[in-house]
Amino acid sequence: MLRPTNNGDRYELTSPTAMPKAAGFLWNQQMMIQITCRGFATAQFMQPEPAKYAYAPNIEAKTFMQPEQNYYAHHPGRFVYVKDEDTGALFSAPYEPVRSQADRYVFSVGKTDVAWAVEQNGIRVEMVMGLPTHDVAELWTIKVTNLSARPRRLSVTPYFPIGFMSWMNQSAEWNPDLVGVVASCVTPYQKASEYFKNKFNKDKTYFICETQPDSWETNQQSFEGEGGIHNPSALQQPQLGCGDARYETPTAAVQYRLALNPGDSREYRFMFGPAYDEAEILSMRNRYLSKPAFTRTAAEYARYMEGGRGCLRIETPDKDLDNFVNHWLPRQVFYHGDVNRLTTDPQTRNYLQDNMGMNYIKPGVSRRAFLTAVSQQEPNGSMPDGILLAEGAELKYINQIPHTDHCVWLPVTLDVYLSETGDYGLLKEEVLSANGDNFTVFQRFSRAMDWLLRARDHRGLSYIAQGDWCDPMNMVGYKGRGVSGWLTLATAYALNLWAAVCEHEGESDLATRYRAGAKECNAAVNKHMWDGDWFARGITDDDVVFGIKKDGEGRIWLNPQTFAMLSGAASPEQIERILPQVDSQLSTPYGVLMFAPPFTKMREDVGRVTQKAIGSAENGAVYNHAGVFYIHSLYQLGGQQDRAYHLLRQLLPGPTEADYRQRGQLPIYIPNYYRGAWREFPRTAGRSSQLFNTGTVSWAYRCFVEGLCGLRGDAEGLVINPQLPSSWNSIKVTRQFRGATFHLDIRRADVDVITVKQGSRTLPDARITNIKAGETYQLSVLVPE
Ligand code: CEZ
Repeated sequence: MLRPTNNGDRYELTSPTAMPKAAGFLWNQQMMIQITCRGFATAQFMQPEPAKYAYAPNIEAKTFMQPEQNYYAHHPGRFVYVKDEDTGALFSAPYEPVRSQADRYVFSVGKTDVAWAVEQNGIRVEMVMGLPTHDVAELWTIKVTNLSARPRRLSVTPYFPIGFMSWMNQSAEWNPDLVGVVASCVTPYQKASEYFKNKFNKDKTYFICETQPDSWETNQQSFEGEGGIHNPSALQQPQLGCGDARYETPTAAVQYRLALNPGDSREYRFMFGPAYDEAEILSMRNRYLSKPAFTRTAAEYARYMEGGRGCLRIETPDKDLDNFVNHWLPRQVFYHGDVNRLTTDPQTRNYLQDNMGMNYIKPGVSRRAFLTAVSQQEPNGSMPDGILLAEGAELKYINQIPHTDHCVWLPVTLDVYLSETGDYGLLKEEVLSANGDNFTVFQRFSRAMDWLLRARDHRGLSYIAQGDWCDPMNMVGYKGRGVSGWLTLATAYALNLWAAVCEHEGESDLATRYRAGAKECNAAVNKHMWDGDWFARGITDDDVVFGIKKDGEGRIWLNPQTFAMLSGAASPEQIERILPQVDSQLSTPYGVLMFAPPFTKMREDVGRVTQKAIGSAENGAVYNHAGVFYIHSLYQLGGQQDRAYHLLRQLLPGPTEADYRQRGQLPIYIPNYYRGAWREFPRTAGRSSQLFNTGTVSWAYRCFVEGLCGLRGDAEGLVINPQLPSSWNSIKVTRQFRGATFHLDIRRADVDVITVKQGSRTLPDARITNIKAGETYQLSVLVPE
């Protein structure tokens, strides 16, 4: 049902029904498209705010990218109908809309294209979708082959519904010069000011053909008629109606009539995308719509993707994991770092963490991200809820709600920048902010830490306002008094990290001050939130401690335990109590839960998180971002390699078929969550959110690099400290680091401490310094048995 290609750079799914939401995704800096095995697609592009060029057939709400989207017959998609004109037999590729059973079906997801091969009635349809690197458009190749032993007369009808574009104005018509359908709309608005904002929107959607079709239809109703999308009326006619759409729902259907001898095939190319006007469509056509241009564009896009290949290659006993780490995880990390989830105002914590991952790919990008982020620091040292990336961008959605954790992520993510690059020079850069103040990066970070220290109550606990890392935890502190246990611990962790940087910079007074601050935070949490076997999550406006034994719902939360280990709040004795509680209360076959038990009804002193569906998203799902923090803390702790590996492996679907089916997702990305409520609702537990936007991936990559492989930089070099699960005897690793290449052969041996050999020479400690860019280092690493 599901198999990787030999070297793992593609995954093939051989059923359109086993995992109906299984999808691949492609992006460039202007656009993103996620397309399912059945042909349903969700695409958006930036102008500069996210916009669409293919819509649902009814008015859609504008929202941010959502988990667990539902697909339905008329969901936007990319389809081809194939009809045998002699027998009348009809099928469609990839699977929708006709939904008939193929003789052979392969959905093949690559890193730079998504492809299908579908065979039915002796006809093979191959579809491939690619993207250009710098423009917004889908490039489609559709090839039809006669596999049967007799000549065939066929109609081949690509169908790319455009959907309900606008309640103000929408239309579509055939454009003979462009050889395609051009649909037009006016982005709906009401304020006069919006007119000027929208004036240059790409309000046209085009579907253009390299080869002139025999007929076409641009009107959804005329095409589908009484037969409906499963069996369109227009396909019962000798040709399509060649009609227009006048304030009617636009669509794009084109038809080729062909006679194919046995073994013959025809190949067609199309482009689908948005444009401002016909002139732009024409220039897109000239630039891309030919076989050589498709080939050139695919090569260019492959080079773009190659730029995101990451710094780590592993060969372990777990081949599926190797595929993921070598091919797919860095790709997802690159996506986050390169396009910031295609928003113009990424949440500050997301922006910083997405760029944390980028350190392993293009640290220069991460460096600039720090400068951009701190240039938006508030005069009081706090960080805004979102970082504005485009002129005229505004804080939207969740960024209009005050969250108090954003400063924490500065030193947390800087830690990786410094360990990857050793570039402490960043700290000396002066940054003029939008509000006119001028400080060095170092001073700005200190100001952020000072703000965190101030934003605490009389007990020394951090105020939560309307949320912390947990976005929808909006009513713990909305009256201004509630505090977050997690945030207090995360503050301590951040302060300790920052103190180490202060020390390095010769600012030992500051280091002492921040370490003292961290101690205070840890002490406050220990005093007010230790519940005997784990730490509480917070204390509400009305002084109710929650996330404790006596809570029937939301009894134990993962994040406070994780950060108590990272911050040093948890003593070794406390850790010994915490870990078994996490195991017994939070572990599931699909990963570790963010908390348990899930809430079944609104808790007004905790907030919106308790209203989410049981076991979905933040209401007690296997929320992978929280899970991966925990994995990171286990690697930091040391001696926890089995727990850590087990959980790291669970971030990924598979490798058993039952697990793939239950999660419903290809092992090409980590989703933001898998459904929890494993005890309550086993039927849906494990189901993937199918949302590939998640802070998880930068941390997951970090866990592989620093944790499992144990290859973390310090100011002068590379420290070697692999943490192999006990079932593994050896692994091979290639790591790019500061311009040099390291080949490591890591195996268990009869040694007391990790021993590193370069050739015949045993290094004095498990650390390489004086690294020379351009050099290749062959190391053999022996780890205690
Ligand atoms: O958003 C994510 C945020 O992007 O949720 C995380 C948070 O740390 C990330 O910054 C945990 O809360 O209800 C909501 O508003 C949710 O919080 C969602 O917006 C959630 C999305 O599912 C996107 O991943």
